[in-house]
Amino acid sequence: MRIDIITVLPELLKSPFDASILKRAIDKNLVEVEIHNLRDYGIGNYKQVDDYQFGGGAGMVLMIEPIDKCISELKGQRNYDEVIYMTPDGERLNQGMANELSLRQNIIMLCGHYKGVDQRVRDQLVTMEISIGDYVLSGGELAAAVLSDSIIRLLPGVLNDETSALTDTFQDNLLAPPVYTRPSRYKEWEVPPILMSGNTPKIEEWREEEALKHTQKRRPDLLED
Ligand code: 6GU
Repeated sequence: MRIDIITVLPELLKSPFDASILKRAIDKNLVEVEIHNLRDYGIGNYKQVDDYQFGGGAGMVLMIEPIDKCISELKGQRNYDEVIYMTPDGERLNQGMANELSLRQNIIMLCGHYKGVDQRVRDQLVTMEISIGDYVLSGGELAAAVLSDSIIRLLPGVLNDETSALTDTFQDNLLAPPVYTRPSRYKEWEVPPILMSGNTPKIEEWREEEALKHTQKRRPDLLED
């Protein structure tokens, strides 16, 4: 898989891909992530990328031309399955969307900033609009990092048995059961004895029950569909 991220703030997108699981996935060539500075496609001597909005009003709007130039250049190199605009008014990200996107070959993520992008970008160039939740971020960069992480960890070979995505919260519409490690007793706080019984079927049963209880208590909405 290849992910191309277009942004006016490339610095914000360096560290998430430079550590832990995402770094390992890139080092193992399981995914290629390229960050593109929109400024490189800016207009004129000042490499302008944004302008005031027609009709008046506060806030700058990212112009269509630099975005179109960048996307066209990328599309000249390979076919893209999706051009995703990261925006708080997009479709809210969930595990199902991450699962689906992890099956794509090439994805562009466009990060919004300021008042957003010229509407013609959304109408003509973008195929999907995604939000990572009902709150507003200063730009789409952190959201693109979140979306990338949620996708990349699902690619075959990225996780091992220890970190397997199959037992993740949400993967079966259930929250994950509680986990414990040594010591079995800390101060007067004990680990549930069943986990130390060695009885694997009983342990699995207990985990399923706990996952269900936990989900009923915290996220009953997940059990509705
Ligand atoms: Cl994708 N962008 C911004 N700016 N804010 C957000 C978001 C995206 N998702 C949730 N809040």
